[in-house]
Amino acid sequence: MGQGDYRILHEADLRAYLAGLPDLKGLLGGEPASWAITEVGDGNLNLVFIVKGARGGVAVKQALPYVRLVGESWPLPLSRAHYEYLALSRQAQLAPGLVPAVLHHNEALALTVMELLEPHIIMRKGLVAATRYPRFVDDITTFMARTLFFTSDLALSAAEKKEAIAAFAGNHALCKITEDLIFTDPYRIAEQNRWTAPYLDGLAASLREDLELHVAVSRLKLKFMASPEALIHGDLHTGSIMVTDGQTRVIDPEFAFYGPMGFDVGAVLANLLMAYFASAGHERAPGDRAAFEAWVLETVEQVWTEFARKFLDLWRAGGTGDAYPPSLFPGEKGAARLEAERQAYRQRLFSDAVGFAAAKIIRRIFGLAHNIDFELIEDAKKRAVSEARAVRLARAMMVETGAFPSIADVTGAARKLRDWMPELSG
Ligand code: SR1
Ligand code: MG
Repeated sequence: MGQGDYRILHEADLRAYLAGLPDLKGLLGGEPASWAITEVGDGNLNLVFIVKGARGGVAVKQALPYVRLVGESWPLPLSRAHYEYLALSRQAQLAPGLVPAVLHHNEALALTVMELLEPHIIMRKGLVAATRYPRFVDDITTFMARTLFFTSDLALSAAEKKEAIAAFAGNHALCKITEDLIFTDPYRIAEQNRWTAPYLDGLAASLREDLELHVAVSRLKLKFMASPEALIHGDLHTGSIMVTDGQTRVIDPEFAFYGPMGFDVGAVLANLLMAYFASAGHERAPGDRAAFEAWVLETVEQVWTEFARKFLDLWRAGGTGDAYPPSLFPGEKGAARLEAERQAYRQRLFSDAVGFAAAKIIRRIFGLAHNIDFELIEDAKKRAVSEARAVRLARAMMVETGAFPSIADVTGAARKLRDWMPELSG
């Protein structure tokens, strides 16, 4: 099948297509005419179908040639389905059981069939409902530590690493979305920006005039563009994570490329912090979500400490890449010096994560793509209060990153802002 064979699959086409694949037909079971097919995509880019037969079910994702959220006026390459498939395959090797199994991929149709994750739900929805996830810290930190470490120069030879960078280099249209929507547009007038008006009008204007913030976000943008440290997921927010009490699955790595590790870690921290600040807006009675909020901040702390511990342990156990050649660190003295260097590496990674987390928060409040944590707070004034608290923390994290030497400094600052009353416009 060539590229010209692409067509958007509607329900009937999909039914016929799956019926023609013996393995999937068998997995679904029963007559194709009896399969229940529902389009459930609520993301910003693609079509997603759930198909259920007499025996089992599958999830089918097809890339559209444009950004779903905006429409055909914003074309987007279908090749993102190829990079997503490539990333899912690599992540499945490195973090088994933490990504959905791929059952079929069709390059020309930009279509991937995956195991149906049931009864998993999108984590963001669970957080809005104040649900706690006991497995989350262990699973997400294993996912990040293993996918980031084993695709970095700490684990790969220089040749392997450069081949791997090249394999994902074509995914630049997706990187460009991030470069524009996260690192640029929220800080300037851009047609697609939106925020909780009129309450945040003043804050939006102050962001556009804040040159210290512009320097800080531009440094982060450069780091994002010019640091091929490891294969990153590239969009690791709580909408890209599906959970149950006992399982975690990371989905949707279509933004994957070789980029800075702190971008993934920062994405997880940012989305938890937003869940924390949004929580006040979802209260039905004062304090009724206090236990959930305490869990969220504890989770923020554990995500960082467990990730860093696992990542450094992998390095100690098998730093077989071309970086830090063992011959340069002989004997006890060498081992001690290398260990000190690991701690410095950890600290640098933490600073990156803090900066990127801040950028991820600000984009969800002033950019094109928002999140339901805030959006589902119906009372616009209450929503603006939650958002302004998050922005106050994010600005400090981005401009004064050095004032947050540890994750406890981040959670401590978040806790202090929990009941801070901002001055709103309007
Ligand atoms: C136009 S795409 C908007 C956002 O959706 C994705 O989930 C990414 O976060 C992207 O920035
Ligand atoms: Mg996505």
